[in-house]
Amino acid sequence: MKLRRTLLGLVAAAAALGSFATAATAQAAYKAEYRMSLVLGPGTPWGNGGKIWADLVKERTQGRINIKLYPGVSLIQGDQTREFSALRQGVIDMAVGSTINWSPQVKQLNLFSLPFLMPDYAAIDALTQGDVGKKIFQTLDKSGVVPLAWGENGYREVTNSKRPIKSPADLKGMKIRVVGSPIFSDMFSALGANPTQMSWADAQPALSSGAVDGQENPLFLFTVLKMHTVGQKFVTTWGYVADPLIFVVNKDIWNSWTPADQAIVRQAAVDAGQQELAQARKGLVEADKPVLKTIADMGVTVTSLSAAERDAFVKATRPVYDKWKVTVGADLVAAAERAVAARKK
Ligand code: X2X
Repeated sequence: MKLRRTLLGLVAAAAALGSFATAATAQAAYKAEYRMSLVLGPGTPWGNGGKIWADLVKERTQGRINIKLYPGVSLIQGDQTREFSALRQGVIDMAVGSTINWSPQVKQLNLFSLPFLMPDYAAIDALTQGDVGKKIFQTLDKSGVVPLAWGENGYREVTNSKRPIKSPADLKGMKIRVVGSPIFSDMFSALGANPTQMSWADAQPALSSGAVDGQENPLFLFTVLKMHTVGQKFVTTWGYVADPLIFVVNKDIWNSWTPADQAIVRQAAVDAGQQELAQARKGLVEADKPVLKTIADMGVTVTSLSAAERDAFVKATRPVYDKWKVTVGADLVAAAERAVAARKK
């Protein structure tokens, strides 16, 4: 009898513990703070976009969802090509990330890095806002994150400390910092340069010390960081690649939110993405491209290519395009080429 009573007591205690645990989980379902990863922080369109997203979510959820920004991919010690894995594993709760940094894990994202696929902003929009964008979102969803909205880092223009770049021959032997995504090494090798893969965290001291001659990034970064002060005296606007940004949330975090809060976070991402994109294009979409004048006023030689000059770069990188088309998926690339050809200019 005594044993039976003890057993019953244990069962009751376990049941009580169980319901306590359930209540605790329900309460703990929302974290006090969510961690948003970014490479570039506020002060750049990318970082501002993350802040706008976080602020809108806080306001619209009356503080139920609080987001802290971690620029410089600091949750993963600056190692930006590990960001996607960290998101999937829950080391990062949410992110505004570049397609380039996630492409080592999601090979379809290399689409946007195919050289000269997107000749203008209308071409980028035709991809991100059309069926190709939907397919990419489906792929991301299957890869374990919830994609919500598009933004933009921007057209990546090449800068250096040596000479104006007008033809692939001008790049010969030049030491260029490239992101840690292999297609970039392939492109710069095809152009005769000497590419060195490094994270953005390592790129800045490498530029300052002259360990590398040049780099490629959107032009707002040139002005924000005053790259002319670290010897970057030559800029060529070749528009070879542009990297979109994608606003995403880790799946478990997403599933822990009520449908109403999910809708708020999604809409806030769309709104923030639109504002971010406008910031990223500001000064570059106007006919006189004021950003170029700002950079020239810094004492920098800005080289714009004629159609024929640009074509030499297209030709030199074509084997890389063809090689990577297979990795991205021939069907996806064909769909993208059709969307670009059919775009409204
Ligand atoms: O590392 C870069 O060049 C940057 C900041 O543009 C990206 O994160 C892709």
